[in-house]
Amino acid sequence: LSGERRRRLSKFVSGALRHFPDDAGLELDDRGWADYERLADAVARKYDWADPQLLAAVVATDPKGRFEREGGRIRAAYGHSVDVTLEASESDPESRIPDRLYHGTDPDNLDSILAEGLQSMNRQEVHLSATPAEAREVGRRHAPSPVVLEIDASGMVADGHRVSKRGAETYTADEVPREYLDVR
Ligand code: HQG
Repeated sequence: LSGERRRRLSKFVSGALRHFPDDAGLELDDRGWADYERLADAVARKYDWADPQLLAAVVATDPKGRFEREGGRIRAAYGHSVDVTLEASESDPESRIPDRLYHGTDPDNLDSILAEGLQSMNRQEVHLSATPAEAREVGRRHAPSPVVLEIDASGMVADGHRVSKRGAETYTADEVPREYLDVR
């Protein structure tokens, strides 16, 4: 039960901070930050079982580092469809970009991806993983037997494309042009 409640809460908070801030009564600034107390109010309105301690725990212990909380503010670390621009993450040494990154997707997308590269589609950025296994997990959200693409991240960075680390295990880029992609 508590696992299921945590999951629902995490999904709602992700949705509010990435996709529907207006519906949740939130205003995001251009870096994606929202007022934490207003989020807590939205959560309390939606779920009578969600006390402030549960919300704080869900935010602080998210395994993928989906949320950043700082002072009285909170934002999603990645995944936005609403128009926000997160700052570059390069200054943090923990955020060093691996030479290879991975992306799992529905095999039905492959022809299109190999023609036009990975595009951000409904989100602000393309999302990449550090390992093929993580990419496969992401791809399973779209298809039971996803295909995994390997991305020449060091080549992208060398050519001036910005790649950023977001949260605990996610990397993002504006797009991944076709020349940096291979089917694994
Ligand atoms: C595909 C989860 C055709 C792309 C994950 C993907 C991630 C193309 C889909 C985060 C294409 C978009 C995001 C092209 C891209 N032609 N299809 N040119 N370019 N696509 O859900 O990466 O658990 O927006 O392959 O872990 O699957 O929510 O992106 O299949 O980090 O925290 O278009 O969501 O994080 O799908 O997932 P999505 P995604 P959370």
